[in-house]
Amino acid sequence: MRIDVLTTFPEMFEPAPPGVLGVSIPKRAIEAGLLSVCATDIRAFTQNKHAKTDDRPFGGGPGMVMTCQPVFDAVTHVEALDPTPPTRILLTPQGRLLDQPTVEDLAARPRLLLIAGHYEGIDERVIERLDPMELSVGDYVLSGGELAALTLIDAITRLLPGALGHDDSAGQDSFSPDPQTGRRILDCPHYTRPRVWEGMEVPEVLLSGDHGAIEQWRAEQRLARTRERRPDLLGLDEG
Ligand code: 9D3
Repeated sequence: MRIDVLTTFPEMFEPAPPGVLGVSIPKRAIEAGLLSVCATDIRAFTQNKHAKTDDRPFGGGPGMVMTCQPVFDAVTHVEALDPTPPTRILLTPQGRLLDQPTVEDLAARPRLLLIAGHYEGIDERVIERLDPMELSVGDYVLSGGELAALTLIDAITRLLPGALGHDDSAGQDSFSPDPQTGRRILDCPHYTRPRVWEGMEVPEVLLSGDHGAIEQWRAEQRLARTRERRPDLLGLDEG
């Protein structure tokens, strides 16, 4: 998969440690040729002598607005670098909340173009012209779209075939469908050696060797934790 990113902070996407893309699964996926990430500086497409990408909002108010022209020209330039037309995605607090089904959908596409803004927002007219999918990563305020873009890249990368050591590790995470019920619920607790730590024991059933009992216990734990911590995932607590 090819992912292009348009940003005024392309250095945040450098595939070298200690960056997000230079460690762990993204590093391995890039080295294995499963993924390429190409960040392009929107500032390089400005036409004013100060390379300003933003201007004051019509109607007044605080903050600055990213102008249409450099964003549009950067999209045109980057899309022409490869014949595959990308799925365009704008990271914005106004977007639909990212979830695992959306990550799965995006992971199956050959090419993505992520647009990360770093101001109050982007002029609405270029959004209307580009008609991107608009995604948010949560109901809290970031300084810019870059960490949201990196979050999306990371979530996608671990679903690319061959990106994980264990073929089924992705299937056992929180938010993967429960193998028994098909529902997306939280993970169970995990334990490893020593059997007793600071006087705290590992649940007896995990030491029993009874794999049926262990699987039943884990399924119960997943459901109980989800009911307790994330009832919304079970369709409870909707009010
Ligand atoms: C006063 C209005 N602010 C919106 C809550 C303006 C604003 C603040 C911060 C606009 C953009 C940003 C930068 N954030 C993102 O670009 C962003 C984001 C986020 O802040 N939270 C969750 N997901 C995302 S995706 C992009």
